[in-house]
Amino acid sequence: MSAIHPPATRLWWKQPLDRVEGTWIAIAFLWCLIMFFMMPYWHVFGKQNLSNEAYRTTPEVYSKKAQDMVDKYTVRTETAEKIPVVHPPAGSDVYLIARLWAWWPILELEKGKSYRLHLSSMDYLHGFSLQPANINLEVIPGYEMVVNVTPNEAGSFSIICNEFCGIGHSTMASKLYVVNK
Ligand SMILES: [Cu+2]
Repeated sequence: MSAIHPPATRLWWKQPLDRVEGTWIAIAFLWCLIMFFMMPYWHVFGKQNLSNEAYRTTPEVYSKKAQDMVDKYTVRTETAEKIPVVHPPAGSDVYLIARLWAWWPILELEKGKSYRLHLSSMDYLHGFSLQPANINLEVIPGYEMVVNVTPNEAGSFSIICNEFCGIGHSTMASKLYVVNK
């Protein structure tokens, strides 16, 4: 039997399972099981998949909270689009908006301080990927994701979108600053 010619015997699926085929099915199935149990394992013992809380929200409600934070704590603007760089107080709730095809605003956090990082999307599914820390969180419209974060390293980090979200997906990049206080 080949992919080009039709099978010689029409009821080909009634033939007994070939040893090689059975072996490959077993290998694939075992690998599925390993990956299945690695997911909770990585969640508990890995550093990439953080524990999050999720709440229902709407773009209007969420963008208002982000706007309030930006109005209070903007310290400067960056790039030609004048994206606000926000330095909220340590321990506070910080908001990041994902939309086609940008992150808003730019957050500036203090090293060693804890924050409640909120994420939501204004339109479609986006992915929050923090590099080089390799932290991944899904950003879902209609939901407000909250994670407790404590930056342990100062510097400039990159945020990229890791859920394909259309023609401008590859340009959906931003920054997160961590400063020493
Ligand atoms: Cu995106």
